[in-house]
Formats: sequence, structure tokens, C-alpha cells
Amino acid sequence: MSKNGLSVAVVGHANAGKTSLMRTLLRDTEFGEVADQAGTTRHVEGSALLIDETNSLALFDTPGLEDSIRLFHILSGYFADQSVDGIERLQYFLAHLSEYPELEQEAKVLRTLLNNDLIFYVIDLREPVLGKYRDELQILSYGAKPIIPVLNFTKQGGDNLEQWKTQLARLNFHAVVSFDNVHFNFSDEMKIYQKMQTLLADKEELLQNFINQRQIQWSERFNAAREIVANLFVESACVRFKTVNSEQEIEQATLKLQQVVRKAESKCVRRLLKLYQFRKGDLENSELPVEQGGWQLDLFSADNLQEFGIKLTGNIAKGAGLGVAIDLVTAGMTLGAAAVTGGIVGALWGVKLRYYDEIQAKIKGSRYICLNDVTLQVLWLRQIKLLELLQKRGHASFDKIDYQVSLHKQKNALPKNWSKWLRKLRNHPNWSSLNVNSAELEDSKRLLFIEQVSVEMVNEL
Ligand SMILES: Nc1nc2c(ncn2[C@@H]2O[C@H](COP(=O)(O)OP(=O)(O)OP(=O)(O)O)[C@@H](O)[C@H]2O)c(=O)[nH]1
Ligand SMILES: [Mg+2]
Repeated sequence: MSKNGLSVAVVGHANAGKTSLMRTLLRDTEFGEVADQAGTTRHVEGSALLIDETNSLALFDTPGLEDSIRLFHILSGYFADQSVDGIERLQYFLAHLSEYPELEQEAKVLRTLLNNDLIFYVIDLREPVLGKYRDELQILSYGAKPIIPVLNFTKQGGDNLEQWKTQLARLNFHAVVSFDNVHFNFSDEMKIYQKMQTLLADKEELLQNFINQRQIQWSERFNAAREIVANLFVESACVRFKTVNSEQEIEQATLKLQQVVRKAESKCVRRLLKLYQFRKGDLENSELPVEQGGWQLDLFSADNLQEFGIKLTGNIAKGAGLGVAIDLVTAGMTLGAAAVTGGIVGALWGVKLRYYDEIQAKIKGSRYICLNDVTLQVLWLRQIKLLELLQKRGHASFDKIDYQVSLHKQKNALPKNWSKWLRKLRNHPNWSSLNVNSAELEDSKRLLFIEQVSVEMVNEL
């Protein structure tokens, strides 16, 4: 690995979350091994994030420190009568390692400490400040490298926060950051790099380039994700299948319609996961509410209504339930009434020529079916939810996401232009590749519309 740029050693007590931090910073769910037990990482392992063509930020994961009390005792016991600095103590220890075979893991950490520019010291906030941690910090300070204490498990360990901060300050560590590996927060990650900037003055510009690049990547990814969702929405709201006017045929066409939309949704989910560098395998383990690229709750299941807090009103309450593909002609245009009164011509004028196909179909005994409003709402809210989860999910996550709870927060509002969008989309069957004869997908108006939907989707997650 290139040593151009700068390098960081990730150190800390066993099981504090070092490898998890690596995974999250690298956006790599497969880096190293993560397990809820001490001694999972046995060797130093590194990976790098590119800054530009010649520079990278190298990160090195290390085994956990276990017996720091003994190690500190050994190191501070050397050269009792001479003034010898910390680095010399560490080097002396490493040169005499054969005398302490039981401290081999610790020795790996000390070597990494000496070889890198800066240290992230990962702290499990759930733990109270104990003597062994103070000893660890004293040992690390022997390396004379800038150290950033990274307070991990911020969700569960909040009660110990002040105690840890006070203790760290007493040991002269002031550049503390909070960073939870599971409940990811991009601005917390940026704080880590900003702290690095203040501690490594000669690398300030390089780190600024790095920070800028990370920010651009982050917003580009979010924009790309919103576009994927907007595309699915347009595809699904524009889809329209023609069928003859018989119960059996309509039922078959309905099933087919559901099938293509389900497929389109799982394609969208797969694309989002890939974009955020989560893999299919990670999903099954991490128990996102997604199964084999689709959602556990079937898109057309009526349970979705309650799940997403959707209330049935007006026509929908009386007639079509969720997932019943409605007859566009009768539900959307009241052509039925017009036809009864013999006003076909008037109706044609009234609904404008863009409905010509449907009217023709109606007269000839054919029908068009499309997705009803409620189904589109569910489809929309599920993607927004997934997007929100992905934005906040660290690459070290294992826990089940409690998406049920967050769904009931008031966030499930539809965009204010929702009805306007639907009206427009229903008139553009040529904007959906899900239609049998797909065409005009590169239509500039379609692309513009997708952009508009992406922008208005959610401002900030
Ligand atoms: N909830 C939560 N769990 C975390 C966090 N960070 C790590 N974990 C969990 O804590 C356990 C230990 O994480 P590791 O990353 O393996 O810890 P480590 O410091 O590399 O452990 P060793 O290699 O054994 O020293 C795993 O079960 C992780 O899933 C966090 O921020 N929040
Ligand atoms: Mg580890």
C-alpha cells in the first residue's frame, strides 16, 4: 500500500469497535472480522481511501489491547534512574519481546503506533472509565503521535459521556469525537477529519481536499439514489396495461401488472443497495426489512395501509382497496356517464385528445388498467424509508433496524405536489418502460420531470 498521504492506526481496548469503525469509514461491510467478543482481530490489517492520484489516507486496524495494566507496568519500569522518553521505552520493549510472549498482540499495536502519523483511540462509551483505560492512554502517549479519542456506542453509552470527556481532558486529550458505527451520521464522520486537520497542521490542505471529496461523493450518491426512486415512481405511475373487458382477462392483466411493478421495485432496491455499498448478503444478516431484494411485506398486501399510516378516503374508501388496479377510464374520466347520455363526442372534447386511446378502447370493449393512488403511495413511502435507512446505516451494522417505529413518526407525508404529479403521469404512458410498447424514455420532459421529483423528494435525510 502506498504510504503517500497519511496513515492512521485504529487502536483501543478489545471489543471497543475498531474493526467496525474501519468498515464504516471504508464503506466496506466485508473488511476484517467483527464479532461481539474480545480478540476478534488478531493481526494488523490496512486499507486506503484515495485522496488524489498520488495520495491516500491509509487506515490500519489493530488487535485489541487486553493486558494494558501489565504492559504499562513493564514500560514504566524500564530505565528507572535515567530520563528516557516514551519512544525509547516502546523500542526497548519491542527489542525484548521474546521475554514476554504473552504480550504479542500488544506488541503488534505498539509497532503500528510507531509506524503511523496519527492514532484513533476507540472507546466503548458503555464502559465506565477504569484504570486499565488510563494505562492504555498512557502507553499510547509514549508513541508521541497525535491521538483522537473516538467515543463509540454513543447511543447506548451516553450516560458515561461527561465522565469520559473529563478523564480524557485530564490526560491531555482534548480533540475528542463521538462516532457511532451503527447509527451513522455523516457530519460526525466529517468531524473526525476536521480534528485530524487541527492536529496535523502540515497536512491541512491534503485533508481539506479529502474532506471536500468525501462531501461531494456523499451528496452525489444521495442525488443518484433520489433519481433511482423518482424513476421507479414515474415508471409505476405511468404504467398502463390494455385488456379486453372480461373479468378473467382483467384479473390476468392485473396480476401481470402487479408482477412487473414488484419486479421494478426490487430492481430499485437492488440498485439502491449497490449504490450505498451494501451487499445482498449483508441484507439477510442485517435484517433490513427486505428479503431477496424485495420487501417482506408484499407491495400489494393491505397490511401496508396500516404500516404506512395511510387513510382511505373518498372514492378509494368506497371502491378500490389497495392493490386493485383501477380502471383508468371509468375512475379517472367519468366517461361512463358521458357514454350513457350519448355524449361520446362531447366527452372526447372534454377530456382532450390525449385520452383518445382509452376512449377508443372503451368503445371497443377494451380497458386500461393502472396502479391506484394508494398503491403508489405505499411504493413511494417504502423507497423513501429505505433511502433514509441507508443514509443512516453504518457499514458495521448488524442490528435489526426498527423501521416500524420510525414509520409512525410524522415523516410519512407525501410531497406537496403528489396529486399534481399523479395527474400528469397518468397521461404519459409512453414514459414507462413497464408498458408493453416502451418508447420515449429519453424524452427531455420525462427527464426533467424525474429531476423535479428527485429534488422535491426529501431535502435532507
Ligand atoms: N450498537 C453498536 N454496536 C457496535 C458499534 N461498534 C461496534 N459494535 C459492535 O461491537 C462488537 C465489537 O465490534 P468489533 O468492531 O469487532 O470490535 P473490535 O474493537 O474490532 O474488537 P477486537 O478486534 O476483538 O479487539 C460487534 O458486535 C459490533 O457489531 C456501535 O457503534 N454501535
Ligand atoms: Mg477488531
